[in-house]
Order: sequence, then structure tokens, then C-alpha cells
Amino acid sequence: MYTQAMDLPDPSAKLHVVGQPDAAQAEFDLKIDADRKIEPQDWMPEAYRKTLLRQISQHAHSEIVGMQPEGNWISRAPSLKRKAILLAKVQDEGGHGLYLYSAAETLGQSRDTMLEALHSGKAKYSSIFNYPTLTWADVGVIGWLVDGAAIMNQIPICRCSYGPYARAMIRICKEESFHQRQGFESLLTQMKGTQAQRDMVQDAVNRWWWPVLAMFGPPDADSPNSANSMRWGIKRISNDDLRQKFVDATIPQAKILGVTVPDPDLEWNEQRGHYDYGAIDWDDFWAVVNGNGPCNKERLATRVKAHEDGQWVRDAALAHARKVMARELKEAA
Ligand code: BYC
Repeated sequence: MYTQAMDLPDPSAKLHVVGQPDAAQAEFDLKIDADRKIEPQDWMPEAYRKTLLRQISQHAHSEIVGMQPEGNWISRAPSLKRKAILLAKVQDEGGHGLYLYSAAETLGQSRDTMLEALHSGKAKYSSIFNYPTLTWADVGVIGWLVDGAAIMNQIPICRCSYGPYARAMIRICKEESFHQRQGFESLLTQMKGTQAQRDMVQDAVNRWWWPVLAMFGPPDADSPNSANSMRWGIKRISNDDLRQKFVDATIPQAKILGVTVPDPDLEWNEQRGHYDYGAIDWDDFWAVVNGNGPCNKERLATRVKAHEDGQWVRDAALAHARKVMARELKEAA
């Protein structure tokens, strides 16, 4: 899928001078205007490449760190069926991270460099994974709300102008759709159980609702990257519009489940044809993004330890690959 990364860039790209219209820039603009894909071997403006690299690597980190809150519950899942589903889901998230690191590598940055940025705390990952999973209901709520928000945000990325990112997102979205449904089904089962189970689900919804709404990113007016990303077809729908679509799609589902969301200002607005919702605590969001959420330190420490503990696997895989290559060279000689 990503063999394009092996292609050499067009040497004429070096002739491009930022800010001066030239043939490469004109061709790029033409492709963007015609909604055609930009591929790794194509010339692209440096700012486009940087924006993609930033978003795709952050997205990859989110998938990998996102394995932790639910991974915590694999050994405590209440039945074999739930354990098998959760194992598959967490494994899927790991796979998403790998497709996305591969897509980011086509932009000329090594995976080691990206991982170093994550492990040193320099790179961002989604705010949502810095909250704790206190009960089994949290696992269902992550599937229903977090993966639900992820699908809403990621379906438009299937049409992103950068080919490798758009293609990776198609498979990711199919899997996210299963994740969302399994979360909803798990919660539906719990809501048909005892009063204690229903209370546990409601408590989890109360804790996750606002962080999930914030997950779509700052309001459009405070989103510095949106203008370029929209112009370049990286983002297709704005942060606020996606958030609104998510609220509108989710409230009817909450009614089916029999839960409420912790927002006294939530109200259907007949005139707008949308739900109005209350103010998001952006100070809390930025505190979490800047490393001061409830679990930031724990998540990063766990990730770094997993990477270090896995060094022997990477060493063994490399040693094996070297042996295979040496054998093939010997046979070919
Ligand atoms: N958390 O200008 P803006 C999953 C940052 S994985 C942290 O609007 P942009 C799953 C933003 O990076 C879900 N930081 O930015 C996995 C920027 O800072 P920098 C992850 C955030 O990029 C396992 C600054 O705020 N999804 O679904 O235009 C289990 C200003 O924002 C957040 C993706 O990564 C945040 N929530 O828009 C279950 C999707 N929001 O970089 C589920 C791909 C904003 O300038 N990413 N920031 O220093 C995107 O669609 C966009 O990057 C965003 C932000 C909508 C997130």
C-alpha cells in the first residue's frame, strides 16, 4: 500500500521557492482544486507536508496510547465473549497506529523520530486518552462515545487530499464502526441488568461526555490549523460542525439506551434543526493537552516502558531479517 514511499521525489521540486508561483506550485493547486489526490512522489508545499506529518503522527500516537485505557480491562472483562471482543478491539487500535505511522513515513520522517517525539512528551496525542477507566461501563462508553466521535471525525478524512492518509482511513473507519457498535451493545446489555449496573453506566457517561465533546478540538475561531487544512482538503468539516453532528447523532442513541448526558443546557432547537448544548470547559481541555490531565504521566510512562520492554522483539526481528537476507544473497551468488 505504501510502496510509493520508495519513489524518489521529482528533482525539479528543489527549484521551488516559497511564496513564488511556479509550475510545481501551480500543478499542486490544480490538483487540490480538482479534488485529486496528492501522492508521496508529487511535489508539495513544505507547509502542506508539515501539517500532514503533524496530524498523521498525532493520530498514530493517539491510536497507540489509546490502547491503554481499555487494555487495562482485558484481564477483568466479565465474560470470555467480552474479553475476546475487547482483545480484538485493542489489537485493531494497534493496527491503526501502524497504518498511520506508515502513512506518515511517506512524508519523509522515520518512525523512530516520531516515537522519540512521543516518548519525550514533545508530540501531542488525543486529550481523551488521559482520563481513567474506573469501571467496566467505561469500556462500553469508550466504544460508544469515543469511537463514535472518532468515526464522525475520521469519515471525512477518507476523502483527505493526501492519498496514503485517505486510503489508510478507509479501513480504519470500517473497524471503528465495529468498535462503536460493540460499545453500544455492551452498554445496552448493562442497561437491561440491575439498578447498580444502570447507575454505573450513567456515571461513566457523566464522566466521559464533556471530554468527548472537547476531543473534536478547539472552537473554529480558536483553531489555528483549520484554515490551511480546509483549503488543502486535509480537513473537510470544521471542528465545531463535526461536534454538532456528533451531538445530533448521539442524543437519540442516549434515549434508546436510557441514559442522560450531564448538560442542563441541552435542548433541541427547532429553528436550527440541531441540538443546542452547553459551554465546554476549554481550560480543562488545554490543561489536559498540555500534560496536566488525570492520567498524562501514567500513559506516557506506560508507553515508554512498553517500548523499552519490546526492544528484544525488534532486535530479534532485525537479526532474523539479516539472516534471511544473507541466506538469499548466498543462494543468489
Ligand atoms: N487532543 O488547530 P486545531 C481514536 C491540538 S484516536 C490533543 O483545531 P487541527 C481511538 C492540535 O493538535 C483519535 N490535542 O488542530 C483510538 C493543535 O495543536 P498543534 C485521534 C488537540 O489539527 C483508540 C491545537 O490543538 N483522532 O479514535 O486542525 C481507542 C489546535 O487545534 C486536540 C485524530 O487524531 C485533542 N483532542 O485539528 C478508541 C484524528 N484537538 O498540533 C479511539 C485526526 C486539537 O498545532 N486529527 N488539538 O500543536 C484531526 O482530525 C485534527 O488533528 C483535530 C485537530 C480535529 C484533532
